[in-house]
Amino acid sequence: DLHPVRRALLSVSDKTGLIDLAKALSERGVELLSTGGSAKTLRDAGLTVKDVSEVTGFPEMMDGRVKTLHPMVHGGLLALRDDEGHVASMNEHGIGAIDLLVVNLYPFEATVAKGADYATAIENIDIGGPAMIRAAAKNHKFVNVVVDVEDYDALLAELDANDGQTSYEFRQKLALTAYARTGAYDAAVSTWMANALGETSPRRRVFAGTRAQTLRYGENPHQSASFYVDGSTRPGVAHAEQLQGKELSYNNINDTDAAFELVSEFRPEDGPACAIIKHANPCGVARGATLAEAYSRAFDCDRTSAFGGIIALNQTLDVETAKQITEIFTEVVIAPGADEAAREIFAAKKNLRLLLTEGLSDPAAAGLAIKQVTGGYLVQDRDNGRVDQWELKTVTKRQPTPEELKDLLFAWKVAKHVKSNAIVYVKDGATVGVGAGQMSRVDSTRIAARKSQDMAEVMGLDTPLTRGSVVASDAFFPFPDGLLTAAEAGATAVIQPGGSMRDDKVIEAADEAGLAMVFTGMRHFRH
Ligand code: 93A
Repeated sequence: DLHPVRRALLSVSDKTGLIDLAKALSERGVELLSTGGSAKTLRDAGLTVKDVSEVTGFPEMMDGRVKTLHPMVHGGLLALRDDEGHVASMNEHGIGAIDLLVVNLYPFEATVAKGADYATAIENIDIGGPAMIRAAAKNHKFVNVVVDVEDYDALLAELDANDGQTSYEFRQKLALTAYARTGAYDAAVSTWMANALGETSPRRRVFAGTRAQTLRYGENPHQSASFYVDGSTRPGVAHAEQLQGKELSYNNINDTDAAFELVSEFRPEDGPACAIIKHANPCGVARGATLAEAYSRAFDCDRTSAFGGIIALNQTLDVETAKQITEIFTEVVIAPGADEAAREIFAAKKNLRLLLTEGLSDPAAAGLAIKQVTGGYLVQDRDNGRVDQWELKTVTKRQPTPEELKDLLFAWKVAKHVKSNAIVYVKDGATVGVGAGQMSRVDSTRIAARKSQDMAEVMGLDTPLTRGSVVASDAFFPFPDGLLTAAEAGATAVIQPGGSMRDDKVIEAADEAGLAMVFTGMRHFRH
């Protein structure tokens, strides 16, 4: 199954290593064909190449849109060398076999990543390149296809090891690489277009991204990992500029995303807000009169967990906040921007990563959320649901006071970002207890209250901050017990979706405890 390489077509956008490869091929007696820019590069380097236009008998035309789309090229790539009929066709039409195709495509992904306009993106969709790659890969029984500069050396090594020939296994591997490339390329085009048109239906979306980064490891050191970007331009961890600190880890990226998505619930014009995340759950979220105050109030929710956490801010990082943040160890800070003086304070902390996003994520934006299960993917709309004050339904005798109402809405926004079962106690625009990821709702309610008691001890307070707080539950209370636990901890008002079979019992318990309770009619599970 060894097959010689006598004739090669080189057509590359990225000219890296092209001259060396062409020289090496030419020294091994391989005839070179090439397209416009690639041919010029090779000629300038003193190599002999034949223009594809000479082979096709057509000039490259329509701004290069049509250069290699021709039977003289595709026949040369697709013909089965051991099929009499195919060989007869080649002879009849004077088609020469092409044994090696070297193509790298128009840089579509890089072009759209730079924020190119629609027309520029369209012009960067390579048509002839993928057509040739797919043809050559299909005919890997005879043809070699190289789509990556990284594989040039391996090709030459293979030729040298086999006296100018390549093995079937080698060509198979090249073909596989080639189809991975064209698949990813078309996925990038499709994703870009879906984003450009605001399309979210899974029917018109492919679940693929472009590998942006090889990560040191995954969730654990024995897992390898990569970061793929999906072409969305929404501000966030994928597009943030990192000013300092080590490369982000897999867990950092996950947590930074959680932190930034949460803080983005709070518009800058409504005042400063801060979210601190540990293991993808918030351990403190707060508003403040200043950003520094928002940070310190978020920190006070759970000072223990905040150590080594990830901090997201909804406004430009200022000096005061920077000073406070650097008092303890923090992994990552993500913010829309940072003052010059704040940057200087951070610069002294070499390990602290600072990411700037130039804006906030839009919580109402449509999008897809994808989760893997064994054997498939679960695909759903991003949870962009929101509940406005006028949509709340008071179900208890007592109406929430205006202060309670404000805190209820704050708690509800936070609860959306807490793993279920989520319970969030809030007082004066700051979380004072978060219960996350428990299998029973009553446990989440207890844990959050317990943590608040612990914090009261740490801070030397007489009563835990849950006294006089409000509480949010991401899904309905199936029984009164969770609600009663919250009331015992000192909550005075409750926000929850409602909709349990036993809502009447839960409402009755709330009335007896003197609580005000509102139903949202919307659930925010997060797993
Ligand atoms: O515009 S195209 O889709 N039309 C073609 O027929 C065609 N053939 C090759 N682009 C085409 N190519 C691409 O041109 C290759 O994939 C490669 O990226 C680029 C090389 O052009 P040049 O050699 O002129 O720099």
